[in-house]
Amino acid sequence: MRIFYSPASPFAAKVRMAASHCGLELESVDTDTKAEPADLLASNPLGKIPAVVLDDGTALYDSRTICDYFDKLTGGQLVPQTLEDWTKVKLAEATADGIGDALILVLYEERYRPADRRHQPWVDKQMRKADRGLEVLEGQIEDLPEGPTTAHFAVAGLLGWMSFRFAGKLEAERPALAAWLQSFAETFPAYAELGPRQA
Ligand SMILES: N[C@@H](CCC(=O)N[C@@H](CS)C(=O)NCC(=O)O)C(=O)O
Repeated sequence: MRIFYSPASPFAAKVRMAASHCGLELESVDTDTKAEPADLLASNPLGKIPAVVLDDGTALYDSRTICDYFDKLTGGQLVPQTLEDWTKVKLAEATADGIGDALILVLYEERYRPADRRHQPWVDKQMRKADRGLEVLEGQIEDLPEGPTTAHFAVAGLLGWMSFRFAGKLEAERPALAAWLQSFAETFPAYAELGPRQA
């Protein structure tokens, strides 16, 4: 299997960590989404990473789809089956992914829009989404079933990425999440290699 990824991406880190946990080998292709490379677009019409191409050529995209595929492929190694635990995991995963979506939009506003066309109220709205999400996530991670699950990988991807894109925010505002990431990295040593990294 091949994955289009970039070292910084929280969603790609989530998928690469999940694959490693499942014992799946991925050939990682460092991909610049800005350049809209043809092989990425052929695998994901949305032009986003992560996208995974299976050995038979089938392309999968969106980290949730890919992780759920890995879970099914490996007999349920990522998502618990009881309704109660499934709900906790899927909700925490959705919170983490949603915070990532909001914060990425904040960054893209700076990265892609000329300064005189930026709309601060819209940026503030995305930050409020992220801040509400982080508050809820703090409670959700305390109640996660034993992992690692897709939620653990989504949260670790998000927090690892925030630690350099929004440096100091977690420590100042959400120390419990900063501490969670530290203990995740200790219990999942592959985080050192597969967690998000500033390119
Ligand atoms: N919902 C998607 C989000 C993926 C995403 O936003 N990826 C970013 C990089 S972290 C991307 O590819 N951005 C380029 C773009 O939006 O064109 C997932 O979970 O995989």
